[in-house]
Amino acid sequence: MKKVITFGTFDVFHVGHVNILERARAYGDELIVGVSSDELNFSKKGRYPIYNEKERMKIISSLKFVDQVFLEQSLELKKEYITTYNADILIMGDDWLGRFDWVSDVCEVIYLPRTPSISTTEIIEIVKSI
Ligand code: C2G
Repeated sequence: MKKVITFGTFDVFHVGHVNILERARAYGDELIVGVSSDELNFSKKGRYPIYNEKERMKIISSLKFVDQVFLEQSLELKKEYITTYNADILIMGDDWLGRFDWVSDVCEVIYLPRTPSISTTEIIEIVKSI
């Protein structure tokens, strides 16, 4: 039984998010998702997500190819999360290429190509301009 883990904010949920979660799940028998906390986003991007962490976790938990969801409080705790959830594979989009290679002693690390031409930032910009 293979367990796959992935992480993300998944703010203003869109098809690029669906694609990576669906593809990640296909690498194993169970998919565990660490949803980045509001505070982690603020510290990384200097702004809070549009949807709060409770809402984002609810959206992700409702997907048929997601088995478990938890709150990711810190990027530095990645190894602890991976071992706590006993994950065999970490999957991230290739915008993170190489950035999580430091956990490869505890699990396999795979970066998948992002879905082109869609991002939360772009959606926010489009909505702002209307
Ligand atoms: N993604 C994708 N295609 C897109 C947009 C996003 O494949 N067009 C993927 C990203 O590569 C990532 C996941 O969807 O693997 C979640 O993306 P974000 O919500 O932007 O996550 P991010 O803020 O990068 O947080 O610990 C990791 C971080 O907290 C990830």
